[in-house]
Order: sequence, then C-alpha cells, then structure tokens
Amino acid sequence: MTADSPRPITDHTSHPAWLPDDAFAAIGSRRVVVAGDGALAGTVAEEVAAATSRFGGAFSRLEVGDGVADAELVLTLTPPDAGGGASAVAAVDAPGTDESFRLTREAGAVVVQAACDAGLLHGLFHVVRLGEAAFDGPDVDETHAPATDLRMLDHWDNVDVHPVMGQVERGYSGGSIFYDNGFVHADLSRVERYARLLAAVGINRVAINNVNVHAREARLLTEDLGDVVRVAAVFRRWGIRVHLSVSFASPITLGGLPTSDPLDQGVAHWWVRAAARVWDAIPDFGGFVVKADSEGQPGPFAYGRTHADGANMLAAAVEPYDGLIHWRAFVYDHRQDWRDRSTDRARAAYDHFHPLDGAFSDNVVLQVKYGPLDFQVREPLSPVLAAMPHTRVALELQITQEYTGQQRHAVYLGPQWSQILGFRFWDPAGREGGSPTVADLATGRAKAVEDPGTGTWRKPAGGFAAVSNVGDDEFWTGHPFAQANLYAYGRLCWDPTLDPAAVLDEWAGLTFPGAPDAVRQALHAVLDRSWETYEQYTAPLGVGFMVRPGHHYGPDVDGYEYTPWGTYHFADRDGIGVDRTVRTGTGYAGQYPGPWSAAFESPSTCPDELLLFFHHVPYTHVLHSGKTVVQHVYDTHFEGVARVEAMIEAWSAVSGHVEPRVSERVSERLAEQLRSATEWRDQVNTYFLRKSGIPDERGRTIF
Ligand code: GCW
Repeated sequence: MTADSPRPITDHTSHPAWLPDDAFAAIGSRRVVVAGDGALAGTVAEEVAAATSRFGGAFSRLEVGDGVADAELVLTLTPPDAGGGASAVAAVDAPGTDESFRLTREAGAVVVQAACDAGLLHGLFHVVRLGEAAFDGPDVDETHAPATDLRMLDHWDNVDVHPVMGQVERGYSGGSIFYDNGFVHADLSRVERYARLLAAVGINRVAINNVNVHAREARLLTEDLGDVVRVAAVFRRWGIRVHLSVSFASPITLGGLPTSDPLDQGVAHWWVRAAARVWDAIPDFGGFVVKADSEGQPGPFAYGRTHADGANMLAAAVEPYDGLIHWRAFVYDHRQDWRDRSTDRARAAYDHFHPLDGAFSDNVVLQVKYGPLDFQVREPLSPVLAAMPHTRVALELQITQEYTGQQRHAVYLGPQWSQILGFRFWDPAGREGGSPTVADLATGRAKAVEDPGTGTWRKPAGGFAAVSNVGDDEFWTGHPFAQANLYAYGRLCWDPTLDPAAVLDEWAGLTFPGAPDAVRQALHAVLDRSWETYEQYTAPLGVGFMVRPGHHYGPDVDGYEYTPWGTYHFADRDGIGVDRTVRTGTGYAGQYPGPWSAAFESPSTCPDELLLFFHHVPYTHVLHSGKTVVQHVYDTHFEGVARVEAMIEAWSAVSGHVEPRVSERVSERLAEQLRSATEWRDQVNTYFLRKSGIPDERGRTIF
C-alpha cells in the first residue's frame, strides 16, 4: 500500500531549522518500507512518503507478512523478542511508552525495529541525522534508548500580553507560537512544525504556558481546556505530551473557594475534579508544573504548610492518570533588605527543600535550576541536586538566553550544559565508575551508587526540563544560531554524554545541507567557545548579574546592588565578591558534600571561575592562573571583545554560502554582539579601575 497524498511538510514561511527538505535526501532516494500500526507509525509513514516522492525513492506501507526483500530501509514495529534483519517485520500493538529502537545494517539493508511506535519515530529521525552515513559502512547492530523518559520543555508564554513581560516572558524570538493577545491561535500549523522539530531531537513533553500563571492563563485549566485539547492533538502526532503550568491559588481564583490550603478537603476535591476533567479531555496529558511561593506566585506558605504538603495534594489528584507534578525549587525571598548580610539567596532552595527529602509523593518531580541563583553564565551547581536522594530531581536549564545575550549574542550553550551534566558532587576527580554525575542523578542512574551518608538513590528519576527559546520569529529563535541550543538540549537529554562539538556538527550538517565544509568550520569557529567568550566580557569570576535590572540585557554593574532581589557583588574600594564560606560568610559553601564544601571554603582551593561567588577578595588577590583579580578582569574583557571581532571575521568569510536571509540576520546580530560586548568591556573595566585605582598593566584604554 502506498500513500498517494503525503502531507506537505515544506514550510515556506518559517526557516526549516534542522529539518530542511534536503535533510531527508538520503532516505528519500531509497526504497523504504514502513510496517506496523499506531499513530506515530502513521507519522513515520507520512514523513517517508513525502521524502521518497520528493527524492525519487520508493515507499511502501506493509501489512503483516508482506515481503520486504528489496528494501534498503525498513522501519518496523516488532515484538521485543524478534530477531534482527528485515525478515522480522510484523505488526504489533503500537501504543506504549518504550522509546527505544534497534538499528541494524546488514548486507546494505538498514532496519529500524521498535516495540512501540514512539521508538519508530525516534529511529526514523536517527536515520535522518545519519544521512548517507546510515547506508554506508560496515554492518552494525545497535540499540538506542533515551537516558530518561522525562525530556521536557517549558514555555514561559502568556496567553494575554503581559504589560511588562510581553507575550513571552524572557522571550527573544517574537510572539508566541501558541497565543496571540488573549487567544490560542486558531491556526496551529506553526505548532505542528515545532512539534516535528522537537520530535526530531527527542523532546517528549512540553509545558505550554508560563510558570507565572496570571488570571487569563489560569483558565486553560478550566473553561479554555478545549484549546489545550487542540494543542495536545498536534503534539500527540509527534510523540509529545502536553503539560500545563497551574496556579496554586486556582481553587480560589477559578473555583470560588475561600482558600487554597493544601490540607483543606474542599481544596483537595477541587483539584481532583479539575484533574478528572483534564484527563477526560486529554487522556495522555502529562501533568502540572507549579511555581509556588516564588516571586509573588501563591503557595502553601500562606497557610503555614510545607511544599511537600502542597505538592503531594496535587500529586494525589493526578495520580490515577499517572500524571506528574513538576514542582519548582526556585523559592527564595525576593523582598530582601540589601543591608542584611545574613540572608543569602543562594542558600534558599536548599534550606527550603533539603529538610523535605523523602516527603514527596512518587509522582512529584522537584525541578531544580542548575545554579543556586538564576541561570547565570557561570554558577556553581545547585547543592539541591545532591541533597535529595529520596526525591525525583529534575535538572532545569534555560535555553532562552535571558542572561546569556538574549539571542542577540551568538552563545552556544552546549558546552555549559555538558559541563553541568558531567559534574560530580562527591568525587571531583571523577574516578571511573566512581561517584555519580549530575546526569546520573537526573536520569536515575545514580541509584546503584552508595555514597557517604546518602545511601541509594531512588528511581524513577526526574529527568530534564528547560525553558524554550522559541517564538513566532522567522528563524524560531531570533538568532539563527540559537537554534543550535534547542537542538543541543534535545540531544543531550537523550544522551547526556554526547560531545557538544559533535552535536554542533550534527546540527550544522542538517541545517546547512550541501554547504561547503568551510561553513561548518566557521560555525565551529563562531560557536565552540562562545559561552566562554560571553563570560569573558560580562560579569567576571562567577560573581553574576551586573545586568540591567528588569529586562536583563546589557551591562549595569551596580544595577542590582541595592535592590531586594538578593543578587549582590559587594564591591568596595578594596575588593569584590560574596563571602559564602562557613567560617566567615553566609555558610552556603557548607551545603555541598564534603569535597566541594572544602574546596569552595578556601580561596586557595576554590576554582578561579567561581572565586567571587564564594569569596570577597582584594583586587590584588592572585588567582591560580597567576594573575591578580583586577588584571584578570581587564584581560578577559579585552580578549572577549577581540574574540567577537574574530567571530565576525570567521562568519563574513563564509556567509555568502548560506541563504541571504540567514546570513543577513546573523550579520546583524553579530554587529549588535560586538556593540554590546564593547559596552560590557568598557563599563566593567572602568568600574574596576575606578574602584581599585589599579591601572591595566598593559596600558590599554579604560575610561
Ligand atoms: O529567571 C527568572 C526570570 C523570571 C522567571 C523566573 C522563574 C518566569 O527573570 O522572568 O519567571 O526566573 O524561573 O520563575
């Protein structure tokens, strides 16, 4: 059976990102068989049919027992115990949650086998990523499975345009693909293209509204559920489940109850009924995301209850449907008095949540930002990640570049995430088979490891979540190169051990098919070290912030210094940095397991890049690098700008080889990056010169 009218997949209005038609050339020019039932097998068949009709290959959809003798690629659902090779074709029930697949290449024929249709879909995109390489080379027999079932994106999209935050909070890519000024888009074709891109990198859950839930957004849970049903139907075709952010005060604001006390029976019943309505309408709905008692969002503290009380009440309501509660650990006092040196925002999440370890229900995932502050270019890892052995902990990353250049600067975050994922809390040296990495903690692989004082880690794990960087911009992400961050996030969720440079290579190959190798090399020249470059020209040595309050773009060294937000650097004429030691400071360093609390406690063992996060030191303090703090600041800021100039040079040499619309957007953004980096350099250097009175030993211009 051949599908005669494949759905069109060409998208003429937005950039195709990593799925241009040519990415399917290798598959499309071959004889391909798709076998098996299930919705996602249908999606796979449509993709293959469209590709083969475009590139002159042949496509057939098989029934049980049909021959596949001359096929070059077979994508088939098989019983788990079937053998390898094309002969194994059989129809099995597609539904299920197993996303793994087996890839074999034998005598020139490539076979992707999966027990469930989700696995078939991931297998298809694996072959797409391999391109011609899928069909060349020696025989293989590999099994691929994701590191975790929970690979989630959070959208901070508002239904209404927020007077301050706009349509998408911290969005740098135009409007929302879901909402337009108070409504869910009637035409969800953009969402469909997005879902397809996400499926191609392995994302399988999306929370579609901002964690700051305002009045209009709250109603998605109730009267506007029909719109969520429409969005979920689109994502479902790509193996992605939808989640909603909900307000803890919903029983009051939507239900008219006098309270949202989690221990109140009426409140609990209200949530039970709300959950029943949601799952009745969307049987594969994922669950709720909750930002509680954080930056003005309501929570259990108002009733003298703990966050476990709050989360568990919701967890009970969604438990009958295997639903999840993603409960965010981003809880701190944002009305702090800057005069009060004893309150340390960095301590807050651990202080709130560590005592609750073991108290959360099995279907609660504690979602923890990677650092204790807020997605800075450099922070130590949140000690909460290591402090909750009996809790499902998810690592939260920020793809949207709130503090990393807002998608006007080219900053490839893959290397940062890779470093985070590979961090070891208990054994910094990372003995082979030794203590778990952050990726192990998030994926549940740490469960077998016995650690001093922590016992075993329980499964299932919490997986990954990240704030999406996508909007209705022509390029999805504002900066075309910011697509690489979304791509890398998906790939690292699937396999946290991937090399970020190899992932960038993959992205470049798919996004710019047929471009000369010089383009790929230029992308590496621009992006490989761009995270470090951004760090060089912005806030130094882990001190963080120094951004313009409110919108967070561009330098303002003292912008947050006397504010209630708890983000200070304490610069005076003698020195700078925050004393977070146990001995003389806020005690934050003591929240880490042994090796790191000891290392962070002393400036002599604290890693240079985090020195000012943990210590207040004189400008003349000598780093491990041999430079003084102030000279390091000058040198890195001059070098950072020089590197941006080199990025521009590298890109100009090849920009003529890519579509004009891409090259124009990139060039425009690089020019802004240079302007902004120069401003950062001059403000930060001038600030340090004026505070310290110490001149640059190389006599460069500082103002
Ligand atoms: O990074 C900060 C942002 C807020 C955001 C908050 C959070 C959605 O500045 O805009 O609110 O974190 O993570 O909840």
